[in-house]
Amino acid sequence: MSNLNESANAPYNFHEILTHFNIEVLPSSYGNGHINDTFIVHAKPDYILQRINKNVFSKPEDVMENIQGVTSYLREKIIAAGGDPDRETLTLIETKEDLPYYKNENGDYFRLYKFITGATSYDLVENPQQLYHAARAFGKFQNLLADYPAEKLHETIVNFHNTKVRFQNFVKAVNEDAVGRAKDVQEEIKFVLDREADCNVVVDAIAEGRIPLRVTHNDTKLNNVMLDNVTGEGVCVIDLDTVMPGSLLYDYGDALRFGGSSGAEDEKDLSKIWFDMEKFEAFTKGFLEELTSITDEELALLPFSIKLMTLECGSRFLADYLAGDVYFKTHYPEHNLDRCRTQFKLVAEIEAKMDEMNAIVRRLANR
Ligand code: ADP
Ligand code: GN1
Ligand code: MG
Repeated sequence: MSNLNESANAPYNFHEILTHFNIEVLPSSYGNGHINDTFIVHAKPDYILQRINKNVFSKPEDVMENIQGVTSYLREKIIAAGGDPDRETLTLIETKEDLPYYKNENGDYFRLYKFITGATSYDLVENPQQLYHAARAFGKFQNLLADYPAEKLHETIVNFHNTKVRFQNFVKAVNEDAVGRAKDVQEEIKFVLDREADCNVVVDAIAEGRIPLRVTHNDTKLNNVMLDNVTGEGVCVIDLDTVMPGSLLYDYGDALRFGGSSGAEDEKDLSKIWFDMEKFEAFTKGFLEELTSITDEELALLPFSIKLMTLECGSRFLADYLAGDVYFKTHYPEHNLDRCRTQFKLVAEIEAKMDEMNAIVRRLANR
């Protein structure tokens, strides 16, 4: 069941939309993102058409201003380094009206990107090497944006990784119990409530100046990076809707939340879900190779950040389940609950392996 307002099959007038981009071919649904409606346009060259999710991004113009700013900045840096900007960053196609999006009469926002060729975005990790390459790509992305003027960036989702606020919102969703589901998920609710103190750690460290704010991606799922079909190396970091000031720990932790799992985010059989130390080591190695500017305080929090981002994501899935599936795209009624359960299984696994993970980080960092 998709959210009523966000169905990928909604009857958009594609002909009318694409006319504004001077394209005559009709698109078809594409990819497995949880937020926007994504379509492929086979038009020589191919394009990606997206409808921005207005329920999630209340100011689509701000999102597009951020993406325009970041991609043109990256484009210059890639050209200066002798790279291929059409593959190594997203390329926005402007409309006939010289805008980076088209707004139709229903107030929906559509954007068109060049399709990144010869590369794949993976919904499931196939081997640790993919994580090594993804880590290098996300690390490089942060390095390229290290001097980007952060004050130019809009906060497209306010308090996106503010885990204190996320915790409060979770408690609110439990108390509201909008669709009467809370009684059946008491164990899962308790799992989050027992971990309230964890939600303060990184937010407090930032507020007290113990760890720096950087320009970060904030949504570093493996399927948000494209890996080269031949070499396996990272080609391009995509899904730039949440590029904002944040912590390096958010990008690292979120990537391993997804990439460190043995299985799918919505796997129903929890015996198939564990935290894979080989994947953890591969990603950490790649990340540290790129981000040599990492501070001792950040380094010490790397393993904890995986637990934190996994707890955050699990509690967001559970809060959405309690609210009646209004945020993430879902394909059946228990989808958000299944997703939340894999996340909590991983949190418990990470807690048990924390000492071992800290030792591996210290060894890899040689500090
Ligand atoms: P969401 O915010 O819904 O996750 P994404 O921007 O991540 O949307 O796009 C969904 C999927 O579409 C990606 O995981 C990727 O597979 C594919 N995709 C997006 N942009 C491109 C692109 N420029 N070239 C090739 N594939 C893309
Ligand atoms: C969403 O957009 P997508 O599918 O790459 C979400 C992330 C979650 C992720 C969980 C803007 O990512 O924060 O971690 O789902 N993006 C937004 O799979 O909320
Ligand atoms: Mg995505």
